[in-house]
Amino acid sequence: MKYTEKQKTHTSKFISLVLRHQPEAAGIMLDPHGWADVTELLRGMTNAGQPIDMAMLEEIVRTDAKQRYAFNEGHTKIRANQGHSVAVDLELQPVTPPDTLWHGTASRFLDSIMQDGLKPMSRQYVHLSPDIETAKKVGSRHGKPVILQIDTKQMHADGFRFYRAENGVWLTEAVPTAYMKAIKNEA
Ligand code: HQG
Repeated sequence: MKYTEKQKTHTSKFISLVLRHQPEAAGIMLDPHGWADVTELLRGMTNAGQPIDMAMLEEIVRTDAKQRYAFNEGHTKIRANQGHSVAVDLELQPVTPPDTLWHGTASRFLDSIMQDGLKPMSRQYVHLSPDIETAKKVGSRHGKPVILQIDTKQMHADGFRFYRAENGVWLTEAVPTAYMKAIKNEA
């Protein structure tokens, strides 16, 4: 099966939709840990008008810039590394975060965030980035980017839990306003 880059991106977005938000879009179910059966996924996507074979799935997983997906050892199962809105238990262990992490958002959300803190919104966790560059990219997806600097050292000292997804994205349940400050966007 030969894909153009555009078709690959389109297919990858559908895989994200299925593995993070709507497994029913491919007529499949995820297990409690977020795993989908690979054979079912390939068949389900093809039936849903998104034809894909194993070689293409392997290629998409291998070349994904954000390493969004992971296979189990035998490549019989696949799941998204993070970003879920459906309730799944990724069995992540709490770990000590770096002293500072970053969150990229859009300027129009800032008032609300400064009032309520960062909330997971439609996802399971608030996503934090290890560096400003990455945070800026994440924020740009929503509009004019604003970067928040998060005092994760203090949060951790105060008992907040942090998890590191397989692909390096940091996850936490919420960030109260006391631990964040907006930094000047020099871009
Ligand atoms: C904002 C991408 C108002 C929050 C990226 C964000 C990431 C609030 C938006 C991953 C708020 C949610 C996740 C509050 C938070 N009031 N707005 N109190 N609290 N928000 O897409 O972090 O390409 O669910 O700032 O790389 O942008 O999809 O989260 O702007 O890792 O694989 O609500 O998605 O990866 O937006 O992005 P999202 P996110 P993928």
